[in-house]
Amino acid sequence: MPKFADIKGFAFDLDGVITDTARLHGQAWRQTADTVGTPWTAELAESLKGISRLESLEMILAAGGHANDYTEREKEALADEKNEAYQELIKTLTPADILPGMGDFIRDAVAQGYRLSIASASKNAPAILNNLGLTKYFIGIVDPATLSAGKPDPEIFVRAAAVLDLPNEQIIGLEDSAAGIKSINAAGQTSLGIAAAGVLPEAKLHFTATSQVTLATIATKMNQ
Ligand code: B16
Ligand code: MG
Repeated sequence: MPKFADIKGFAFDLDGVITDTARLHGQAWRQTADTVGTPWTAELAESLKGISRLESLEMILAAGGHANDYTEREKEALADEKNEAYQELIKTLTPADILPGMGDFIRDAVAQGYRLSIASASKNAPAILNNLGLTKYFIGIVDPATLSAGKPDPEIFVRAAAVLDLPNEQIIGLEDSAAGIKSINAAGQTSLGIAAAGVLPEAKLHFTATSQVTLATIATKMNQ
């Protein structure tokens, strides 16, 4: 693992790291699960984190044994319906919905000269960041519509490095999903996982809450 002094930038996942949209995605997908007749479970909800919209739908269909029950057109309609419900929910987000400590961490990092980018699978990331009042802190957002493969493929974090104009070794990637941690590790960046103990065993740096993530605590973990 690099030393903290080598780090020059951070690539942030959005959902579950900066704000708790996982809750809102879950609310919207649950309606889809009801529509197609798939029982909604906590495990299914967890497995959708970091996964693109259409892939998430495929997983919901498969979980209920409905993988072959819908045409491509019907699947697109189901995904559009979920997104419309989700977009209504994200309209309610304000700066008060930034997860504990993340606003301070982002402002501190920028004040100390670190470069910040967003590596989110969500096509709604620009609207969410705007509602949270955080757009100005980020050099750029990777557009997930331009990716050939989603998380756990490294592509999204490799593209975040290009946005930051930094080598992968100088970047910490922050994630709450197993797919995202795999993506960061495969990109050659230092993965920082935020999840309950034992949930992200592949994360190089592990925190159980966003409120614990500060430049000082990261430095301590990396240099010990
Ligand atoms: P959208 P992240 C991901 O965002 C979510 O975790 C995942 O649940 C969602 O399906 C995906 O974005 C796509 O989002 O439907 O808004 O394009 O965690 O990578 O920031
Ligand atoms: Mg996430």
